[in-house]
Amino acid sequence: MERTFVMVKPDGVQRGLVGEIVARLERRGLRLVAAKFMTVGKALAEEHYGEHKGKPFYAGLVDYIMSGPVLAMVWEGPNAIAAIRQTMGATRPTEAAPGTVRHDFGLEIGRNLTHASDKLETAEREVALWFKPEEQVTWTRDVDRWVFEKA
Ligand code: IDP
Ligand code: MG
Repeated sequence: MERTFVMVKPDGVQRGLVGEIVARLERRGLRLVAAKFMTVGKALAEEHYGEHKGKPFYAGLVDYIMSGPVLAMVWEGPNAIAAIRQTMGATRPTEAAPGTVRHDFGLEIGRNLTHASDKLETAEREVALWFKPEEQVTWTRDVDRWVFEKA
């Protein structure tokens, strides 16, 4: 079972898409582990996007993520990292597949609604950056054996 960090960015919150995005992950069978609705301070924003430091869009990206409240979450499931990246779609909404969040609700790369960890080491780093261990809920669902081959 993989855990991954997911965020509805400020544009997704402002546009009232929190429920839609959470519903798509729930419907897919993924299991919610942690969630908090919060505004992001500069230190956390810069640390989260540290890998992009020095890129031309970095300052705008940090401002974007601090521009309004976000919903920060941890989700889990088999291959959760790849599954959620697929549900969100390609970074550039005009390259995202139809049926993905970024395709269905977005137009611009700098307003692409969501974040999701891109690989295992990123997921581990981001989950730990955003959530304390005691904020992550380990639980089971009655439906798990119908969604997970090995529950
Ligand atoms: P990802 O969110 O799909 O993992 P990354 O390449 O990690 O994409 O970039 C992080 C975020 O930075 C993107 O989601 C997007 O919001 C923003 N971003 C990436 N490239 C550009 C760009 O060229 N212009 C403006 N924003 C960008
Ligand atoms: Mg990324």
